[in-house]
Amino acid sequence: MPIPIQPSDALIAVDIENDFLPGGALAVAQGDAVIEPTNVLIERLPLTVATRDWHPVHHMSFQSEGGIWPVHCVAGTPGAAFPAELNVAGIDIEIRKADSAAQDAYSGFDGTDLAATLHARGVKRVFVTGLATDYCVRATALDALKAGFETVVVQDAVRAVNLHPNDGAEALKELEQAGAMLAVSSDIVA
Ligand code: VGL
Ligand code: ZN
Repeated sequence: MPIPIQPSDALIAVDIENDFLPGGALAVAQGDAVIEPTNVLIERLPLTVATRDWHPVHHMSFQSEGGIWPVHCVAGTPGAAFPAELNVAGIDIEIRKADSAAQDAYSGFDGTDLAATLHARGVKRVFVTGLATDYCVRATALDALKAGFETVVVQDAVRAVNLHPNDGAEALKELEQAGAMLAVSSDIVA
């Protein structure tokens, strides 16, 4: 079913950073597969937000600090950079999150001004792509719904960590139950 793009639409590209791609510190299987459909949507949609995990060196989520993740997306390092293949020139707003040592933030709305920024620009509906389905995509899409945005998760433009094999699929199910719509990028058209 085609989804006609509206002027009040925005794309939220979640955490497409080198450390979440194959070869990165917290590599997501096929994480690089989200780049092409995200680039397509950057071109089609009137506004693009890109979030970045942007951790200090001693972030509490790191195993060295008692957390569950390897060191990843340290602010200012190549691992926290956008991949060269991403259409960075098409990003209108960049949101850096989880940038204080004592707190994690999976959602792009957590501790940022993203909700106010989108409301101020008249955004009504957000399309969510990026990494990872079961963590930051999930949390960002749930918060988008809570902030009052119609929320569409672009299934071919997300990939999961899958610490447990079904985490990605469960997250999509949960998002749908919470009121999000699931779509594929080819359905999102002018
Ligand atoms: C993420 C694990 C740790 C994500 C961020 O972007 O999904 N996952 N930090
Ligand atoms: Zn992180």
